[in-house]
Amino acid sequence: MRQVELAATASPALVAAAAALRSHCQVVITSHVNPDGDAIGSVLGLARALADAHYDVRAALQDPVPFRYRSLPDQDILCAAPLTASAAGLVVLLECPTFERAGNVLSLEQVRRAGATVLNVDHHSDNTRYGDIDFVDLSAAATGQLVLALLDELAVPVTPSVAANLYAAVLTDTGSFQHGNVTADVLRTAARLVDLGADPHALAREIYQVNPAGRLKLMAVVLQSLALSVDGKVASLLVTKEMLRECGAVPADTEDFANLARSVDGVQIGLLVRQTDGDASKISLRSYGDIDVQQVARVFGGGGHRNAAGATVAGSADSARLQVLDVLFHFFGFR
Ligand SMILES: [Mn+2]
Repeated sequence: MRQVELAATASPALVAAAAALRSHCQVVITSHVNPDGDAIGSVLGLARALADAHYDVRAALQDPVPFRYRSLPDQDILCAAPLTASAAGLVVLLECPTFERAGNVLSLEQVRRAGATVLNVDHHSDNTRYGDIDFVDLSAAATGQLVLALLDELAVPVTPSVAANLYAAVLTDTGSFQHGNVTADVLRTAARLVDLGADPHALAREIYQVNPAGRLKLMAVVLQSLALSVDGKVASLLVTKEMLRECGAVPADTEDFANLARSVDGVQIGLLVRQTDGDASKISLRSYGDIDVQQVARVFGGGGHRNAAGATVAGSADSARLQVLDVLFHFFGFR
């Protein structure tokens, strides 16, 4: 029987990204504000692997690591923001569609003034290719997959703790291997990370099966706000600052609540609206298949992926819900 050759050839973008890492020894690494599992796993995995390979690594995130990611290894590698770039340095932004998504960790002006090189590693379709080198692969389910490809290309060893962080990135960006981005390739990547030492049961338990009490109390209150719109095709949930305070919960406790809205029978789009500080609300949209909620998020200056997107909308939670429903109604009207 003919053997099928599985080894893929490296893309020019991957080769260029690896070359940038080969020609720099000072590396600064960050990801986006309000970090999710892909952001945290990718940063910790790349930072630890490069530090083990004797790079001078500094990594930071603007916002704290949420409760569910508390047990991911190697968090001691994170230092306090802001980070400063040097002329000889490489600045790696992981999972950031724009430079600004890194928040206050890095100043573009400082990076440009220092003359550092910017490497942009991401899988968001709205990535603006702001890097000196852009390794942007829309076919990847998680940025963590791209970090693994980069380490492979550099022949940097993937230790068990690096594998655990990259597995967490893939696990969470695929919604525990339930989203439309799950392919045989993604499952092979996950299997390989398990071979390299990631413990799938321990990671799933730590990330998904242990909740702070405040999150469950909040869920009970937020579910009371469930409203169906657009002929039952859209389900929305509201989170106010008062709800958070009364339940002793924090904004990160609302992660995945938009999926609860989407899970209603017959619903095609789930919407979570969370009141933030100031007169604004954060919206999270979830859909299935061809329904592109990224387009909806873009109307409000946000972005994301086809089936998972978000934005910040001016106004109270109620007002933001009405504004988004209005856009969704027109969106459906044209379908
Ligand atoms: Mn991601």
